[in-house]
Amino acid sequence: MARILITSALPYINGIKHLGNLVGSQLPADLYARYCRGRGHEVMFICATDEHGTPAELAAAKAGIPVADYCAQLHKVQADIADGFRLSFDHFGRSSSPQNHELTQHFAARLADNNLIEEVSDKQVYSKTDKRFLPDRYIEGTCPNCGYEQARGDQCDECTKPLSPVDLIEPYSTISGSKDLEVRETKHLFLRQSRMVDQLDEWICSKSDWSILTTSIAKKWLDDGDGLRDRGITRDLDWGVPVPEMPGKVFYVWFDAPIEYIGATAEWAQTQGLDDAAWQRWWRTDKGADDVRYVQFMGKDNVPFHTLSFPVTIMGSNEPWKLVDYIKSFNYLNYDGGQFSTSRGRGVFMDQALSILPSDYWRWWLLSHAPENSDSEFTWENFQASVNKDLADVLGNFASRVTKFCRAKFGEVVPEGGEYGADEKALIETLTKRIKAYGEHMDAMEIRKSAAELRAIWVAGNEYLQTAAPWSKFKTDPAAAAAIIRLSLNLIRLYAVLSAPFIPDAAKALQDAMKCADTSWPDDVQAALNTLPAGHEFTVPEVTFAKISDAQREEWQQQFSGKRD
Ligand code: B3M
Ligand code: ZN
Repeated sequence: MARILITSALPYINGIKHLGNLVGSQLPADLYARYCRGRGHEVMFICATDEHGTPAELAAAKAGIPVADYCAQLHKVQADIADGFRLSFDHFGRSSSPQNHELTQHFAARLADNNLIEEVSDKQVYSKTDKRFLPDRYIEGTCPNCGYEQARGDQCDECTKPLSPVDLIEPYSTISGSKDLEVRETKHLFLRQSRMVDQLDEWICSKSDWSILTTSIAKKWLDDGDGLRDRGITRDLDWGVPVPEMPGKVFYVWFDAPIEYIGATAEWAQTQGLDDAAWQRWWRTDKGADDVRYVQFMGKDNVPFHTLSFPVTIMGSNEPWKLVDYIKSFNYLNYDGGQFSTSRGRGVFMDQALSILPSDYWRWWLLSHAPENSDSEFTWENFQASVNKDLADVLGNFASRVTKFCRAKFGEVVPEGGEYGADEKALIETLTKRIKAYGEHMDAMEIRKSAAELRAIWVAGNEYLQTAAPWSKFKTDPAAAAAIIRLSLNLIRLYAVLSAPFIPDAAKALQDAMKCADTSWPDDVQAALNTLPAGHEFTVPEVTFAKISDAQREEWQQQFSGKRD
């Protein structure tokens, strides 16, 4: 049994996320967490809302409520939706927690001790109308790189160039629209990342098992020098983690957000009534975390912060904190010929998805089409085909055919009689091979390959049933039909165990219908197919997946193409 720490990138607090966000971190992280637990490992699965920074303040201002109240509300909304998708976090924390405040200040102090933080006098844009500095998204103007007129102070959305507010041409305040701005000198803390280049380079080079997607992004930023420029890690804002002895300033959101992975684990310990040792054994290599394997899940846009900035914080502290062992990163999921767009309400958002279909339908499609090696695309045709074929025709149909036939011919008990013969032996051989491959793909977090293997495992059962044809055998040799059905009922339980990481609700319904609490991994397929003995009672499961009709598909296609209200 291993100990595995799993974190998902923290969804930003300013609104409900779309399916592209979900499949880029939280959902695959959940798949892996469920799988690891299923294999008997000790898992700590952590996520949280990322609550600081200008987007939170701006969203709160738009909603007309104090930012603290806004974050509390949206945290609850996001937590409920995560429950709806059955995301099995051990804790879903908040980066605004006291634990994160304390840890963020702690790391800043250690970095300062180690001469990695420098106080510099920096130029910032000040709005005389608003009587405040305008960091990041509080300021917009024309991009000096591409001429886009609504470039934000931190980045141009059009050409993606990272910007600083002083770079913008004809800037204006997004609070008041005022152009009465001036550049003022103000003091800020800079993280001297450039001093860590060699150490980071060595560390990244040692990660020979990381994917090309992850390492190429890390290397690009490291090599072009721009990525590891010393960075300002403080802002002139009220909302955030206060910078000690610098009134009116807080730490930059990207400085405190990854520290919340640790903070949320400390929050977890507190909610469990446990002491600090309970979370430190996941995070401090001097306190038991030396045998922990730490895996992070995130979209590719978050990779630089996790391969460069956060490791600078961890390494630079010179304390024995756990560094990430493996980063699983994702490309983007597009929506029906374009991009998901939060601002334009284009695509399916998490709350909407759950309002039209159960979470398993979405989980299955999203995971089996995860944007691993390239960007992938959601289309309603593809979604419909995948649900109808894989879930309804293959898995759902198998479970319902077997249980209904048994109920009609033998009653709701596993039937006696008959021996397993050549067909059964062949099936067991196939399953043994495939289940081994499935486990290997899941261990490697190869999500699409895992889904394909699981589907093949379902298909193998269907083909077996088709060939064995218990309905026709029943007339001439009822004992032979009984053996086929006995095996098939056991196969339903086996499917429940194997499928649980992908489709937990359906898996639970199948497991419950088989009235069997044994969810152990089927390392020995032969033994696993004898788990339910003759005479064991079951019920016909409710789990049948409904097919999506063409008319329904077209209606949804229409509904989600435009503006979200
Ligand atoms: N909140 C960025 C995002 O929503 C971000 C991730 C933080 S992970 C520490 O894409
Ligand atoms: Zn631009």
